[in-house]
Amino acid sequence: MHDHPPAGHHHADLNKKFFGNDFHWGVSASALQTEGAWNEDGKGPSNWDVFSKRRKKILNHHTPAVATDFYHRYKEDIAIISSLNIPNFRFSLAWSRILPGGIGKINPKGIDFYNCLIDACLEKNIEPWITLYHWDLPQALEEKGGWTNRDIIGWFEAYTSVCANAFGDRVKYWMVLNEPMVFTGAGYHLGIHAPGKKGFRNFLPAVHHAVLCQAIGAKVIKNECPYAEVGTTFSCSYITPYTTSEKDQRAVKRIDALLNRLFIEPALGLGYPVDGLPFLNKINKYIKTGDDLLMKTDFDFIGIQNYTREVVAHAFHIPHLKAWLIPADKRKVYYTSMDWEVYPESVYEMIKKFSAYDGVKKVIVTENGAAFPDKVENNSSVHDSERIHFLSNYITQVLRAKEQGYKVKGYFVWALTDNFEWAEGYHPRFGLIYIDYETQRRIIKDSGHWYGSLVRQKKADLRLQV
Ligand code: IFM
Repeated sequence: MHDHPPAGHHHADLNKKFFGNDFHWGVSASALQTEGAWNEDGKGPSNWDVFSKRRKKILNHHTPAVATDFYHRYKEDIAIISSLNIPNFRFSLAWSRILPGGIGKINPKGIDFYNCLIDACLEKNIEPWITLYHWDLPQALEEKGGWTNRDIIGWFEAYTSVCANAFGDRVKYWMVLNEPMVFTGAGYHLGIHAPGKKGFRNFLPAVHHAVLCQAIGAKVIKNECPYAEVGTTFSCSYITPYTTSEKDQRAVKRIDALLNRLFIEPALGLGYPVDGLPFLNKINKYIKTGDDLLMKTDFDFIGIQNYTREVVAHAFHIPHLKAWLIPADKRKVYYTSMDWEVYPESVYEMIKKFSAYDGVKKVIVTENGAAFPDKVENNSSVHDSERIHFLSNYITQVLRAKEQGYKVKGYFVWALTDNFEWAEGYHPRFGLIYIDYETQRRIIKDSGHWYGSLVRQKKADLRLQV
């Protein structure tokens, strides 16, 4: 399935002190991938609860119904984060736990759950970083068209306001959307994620409405929590041409516009990257007068989430894009259980690219990590040296960017625990902590111990971060 690390990839001699005391070290997770308790305590169904029950949508018919049972076991997981001395924890809120129907009536037990979770973090000196939307839309809203319906701007504004009021007194760091390119692209264009819709007539309105929501979400948090730092997160990949031909290089520009530029540029007031991908002009159909101002917002930070690079070739038969992303297994490179090439320089290139925009104040790597086929040994340990290699090589590239003066201010590993990896079910394991799904037992992998020792902070350092 994958090869061994190529020679030349060594454990880097990393030390957190090279990054400075204001650097945010953390771990990431999301609600749908971990919480389970999909219909407990008044929670409404999400689009993923429904989508995962459809035939052949999720590998091995897995569903997120139980996941890592984080809803009941969050205290245990917070205790592990604390034992590893990881100072920041990023997680998302399940919209339909807070507002079961997406709009209207608030579920007090949903608010209670997140209050307890936030308080449990704070009690252990762990800073909570909240993502408002990590792909689980209330099914009631999906039935009204979900992201294709322009009304989502009002729904999202109201939801954000409920969250800001409930949690804004204790939560300083907020991210509005998680990887809008992925939930619009995979969910509303390719149909491989919830809600399983396809085609540009779904994708383009979903993109435009997500752009408007990322801006309005940030404005609501800023208004209601003046001391908050607000960002949003973008998936991104370093994109290189398959050959040096003109055609392949032009294909790179188109894919770059789609995968890397589509959501950040309108937020910065630059509009959609039609120069890179002329086909995007078709989005004009969904744009109303005045939207250019509404698309723009002032983020305190930008979260970038990078795992790999893409190698792109011209492909005349692919409509509009005319480009093909050549899978890693066809290129004879070292890759992970996701079939993603291990290419540490990618994160350096992305920090450089996103820092270069005027208006980006700072960049935080809000996700990075790898899935490998972990094995439990002696019923007690997971010797995941491949993951340690991966993380140390990527973090070394983050340091390289930092030392060159780029504005990178944090790094979060994806993920805290193994979890529900969307259409791939529970097969890819991304965690620093292994989950035995039969018993829900947690085992800290070697990579968890390694990361803990990298980021271990003295109390005095922690205080400087807050
Ligand atoms: O698991 C996902 C996460 O939800 C979003 N970013 C990428 C991760 C790995 O695929």
